[in-house]
Amino acid sequence: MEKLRQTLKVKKERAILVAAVLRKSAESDDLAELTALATSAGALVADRFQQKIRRINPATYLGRGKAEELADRVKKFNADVIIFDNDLSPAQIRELEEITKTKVLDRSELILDIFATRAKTRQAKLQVDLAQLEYTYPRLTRMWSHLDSVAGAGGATAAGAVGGIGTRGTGEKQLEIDRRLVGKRITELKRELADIDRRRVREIDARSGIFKICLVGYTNAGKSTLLNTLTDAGVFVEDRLFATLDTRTRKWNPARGVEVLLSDTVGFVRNLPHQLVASFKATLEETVNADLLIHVIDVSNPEALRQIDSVNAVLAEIGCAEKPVLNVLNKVDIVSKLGLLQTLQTLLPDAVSISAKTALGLDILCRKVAEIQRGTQITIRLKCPLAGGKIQSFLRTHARITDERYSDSEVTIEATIGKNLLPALESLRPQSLQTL
Ligand SMILES: Nc1nc2c(ncn2[C@@H]2O[C@H](COP(=O)(O)OP(=O)(O)OP(=O)(O)O)[C@@H](O)[C@H]2O)c(=O)[nH]1
Ligand SMILES: [Mg+2]
Repeated sequence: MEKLRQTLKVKKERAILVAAVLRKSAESDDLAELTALATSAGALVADRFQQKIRRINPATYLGRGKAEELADRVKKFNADVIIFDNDLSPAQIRELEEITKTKVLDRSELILDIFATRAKTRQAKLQVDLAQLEYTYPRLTRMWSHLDSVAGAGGATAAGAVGGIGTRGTGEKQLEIDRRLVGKRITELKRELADIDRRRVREIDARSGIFKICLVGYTNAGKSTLLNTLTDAGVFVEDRLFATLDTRTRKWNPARGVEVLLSDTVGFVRNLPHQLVASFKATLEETVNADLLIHVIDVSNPEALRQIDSVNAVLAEIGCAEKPVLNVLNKVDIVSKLGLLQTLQTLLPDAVSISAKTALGLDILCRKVAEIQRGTQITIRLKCPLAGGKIQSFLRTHARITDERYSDSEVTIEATIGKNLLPALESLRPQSLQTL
């Protein structure tokens, strides 16, 4: 039986999608999103199986009768894999595989599979490795033999090799699990990620003066496209889920004299696996540190309303529920249901309607962002000694100087500056500092 789960890749595999929803729950049981996820991972959807259930069967999630019905469908559709929209316990997976004689994946494993394929930078790869180890580990047996050689090599090439856990190249040997080895690898990964984290914190500190904006939104909403259109950043754009797995940050001038940093993020998704949220903390750090979030909403997607809720749920989870948000209704060029666009415009009256692709509405977006950024600006007057080079260079970098007067011993400067920069300015100890 263990052989079934030698690889959790679903690329080119024929999949049966299953959604089991409690009869009482408000959650919809439609399989649109799971279909998108499965297709994104490269699976071919052979059949869909939706079930309202009265209660979760602890052994098989679905009732046993339904599980047996699934076994029949596997034969009928010649399926290689069954993918559940639900998260299953290791025991449920084992039991379902026993009944259906087919590999069973749950929703989190599917998402992890997509993330593993998409991760580009070392940080993203390490994050996915860690999430996979932590999530998949209890769900797998006898798949860890190849970690031997990785650990033996000091873990130097681990990112690539361990990216294969549950995904690639595991068929060759079947040795007993070495729990200590996996535990050790998890510790190594965490240490390495912590190092990267520390470096990033330094980078972020260095940019503390500048107004920071983070693009957030459901996967495929058009965040990377918007970043590209606004800044010519050349960020990877693809009509797939989770195209972006690394944060990208670019300078952007939404208006003359206004400079901000604009960051792209990984797409959000309903019920993002908990392990992924935890290990992607560093990537989402950009979001946590932002002064403003731009929430990109795909209005051409009939699921837009639900996607907004999902994004808000993730934002709350990472502690960003209170951040200022500018909502952006994207893809207005291909809206199929005008009703949905109108509903969203009514629900979010401050939202800007745009097309990141055709640049429609971007001028209004620029103006709004500049207004918001200026709104957090204050005007100050300060005095410093003529030799106060540090203060002056700080102001030249981070403020807009509107007046500068020199006397024999000191200089008086008036400038507009971000409110959040005042403490940094004060720490440079000007002779006097007042807000106007
Ligand atoms: N028609 C149209 N298509 C758009 C628009 N904006 C983005 N797209 C398309 O939508 C798809 C997804 O765009 P991305 O920019 O990769 O989306 P994303 O939000 O960065 O996605 P993830 O990185 O997966 O989270 C691409 O095929 C884009 O070309 C738009 O305004 N109009
Ligand atoms: Mg993207």
